[in-house]
Amino acid sequence: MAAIWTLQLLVSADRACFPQVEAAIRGGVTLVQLREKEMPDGETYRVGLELRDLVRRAGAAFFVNDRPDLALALAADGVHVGQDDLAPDVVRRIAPGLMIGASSHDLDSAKRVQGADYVAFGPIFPTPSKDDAAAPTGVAALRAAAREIARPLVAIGGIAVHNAGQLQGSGIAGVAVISAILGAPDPEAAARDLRRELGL
Ligand code: 3NM
Repeated sequence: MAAIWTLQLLVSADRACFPQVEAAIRGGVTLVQLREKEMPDGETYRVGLELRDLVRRAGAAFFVNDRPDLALALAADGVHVGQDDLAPDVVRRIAPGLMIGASSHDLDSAKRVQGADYVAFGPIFPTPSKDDAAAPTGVAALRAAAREIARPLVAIGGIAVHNAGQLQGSGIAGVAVISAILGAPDPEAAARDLRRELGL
């Protein structure tokens, strides 16, 4: 069976995306992560409750990006923290019931992650979805990290159906995407095609 972080979809708190999220889960998305950087907390919480219920009904896991407090408030399955957020070992202490993902951008930062259930690594390719993204690492760096990091490694950044085949056999446990699914005319097919190209 696929681990819950096999194919992650990151979404903002936007009800207009709900049909795409449902379709993507039908196509094989295993985890949906609420990633909302702009909306006030109260509204993010209200939309998050609806998103959580939709995601669970559709059979996927629900994570919150950056914010352990919001993840707890929403009774999420987990939280994904970046390098400027609370560190995974601190999150574990205050929220022992949450699964934890953590971002890394190169081998050194991936090695420094402590106490997370999986480590995200990227951007692998140029990404249209994050203005302040680090320089792309490329696939060779991803392969090297997957060899050295004992925790499950999740590739992120610019991954799409046309380049996902390059990641086959790299040792990753999964990928996380935005535009490859939310920018696709058929999100269900996009998710299915990604899983096929990745061999995951
Ligand atoms: N984090 P897309 S890249 C949210 O490398 C995010 O840490 C990244 O979107 C990182 O699949 C990224 O459209 C954006 O490239 C991913």
